[in-house]
Amino acid sequence: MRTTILLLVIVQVVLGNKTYSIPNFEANWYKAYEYCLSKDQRLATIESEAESDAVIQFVKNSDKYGDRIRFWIGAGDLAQEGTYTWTSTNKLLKYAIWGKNEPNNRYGNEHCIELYHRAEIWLWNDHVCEYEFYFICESFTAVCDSN
Ligand SMILES: [Ca+2]
Ligand SMILES: [Ca+2]
Repeated sequence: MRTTILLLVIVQVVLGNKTYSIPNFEANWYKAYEYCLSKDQRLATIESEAESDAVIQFVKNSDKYGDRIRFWIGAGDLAQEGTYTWTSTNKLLKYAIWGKNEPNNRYGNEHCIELYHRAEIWLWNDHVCEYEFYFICESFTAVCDSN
């Protein structure tokens, strides 16, 4: 019995048990990044299909949900063109759901990643970091990583 409880706790930590929030204003990627940190959170990291599903479900239940919506998430290739990392953790992207022909670094000026929704399809795109979009913060109290 005690073992079972312990296992349940571990599973919950490994899955992250994240909580998400969408602040009620639009910001460029840098300001979004800073704002999440200022709330002891971070710009959302999505490292698995399960996390992607959780984020999408959260957005669907939020007042920002609709067709043709987009949100900054915490990834980009700001440090080195073409090398995409989760900025908060400096980990390379392993899981990704890029849109068709993305990331394309259009005009050589797209270095920040958005999650966008169009006609029930949710995908990622690299976009211009200075553009102001809504963004998704996540709590990150649990640090448990096998890597
Ligand atoms: Ca780029
Ligand atoms: Ca793009």
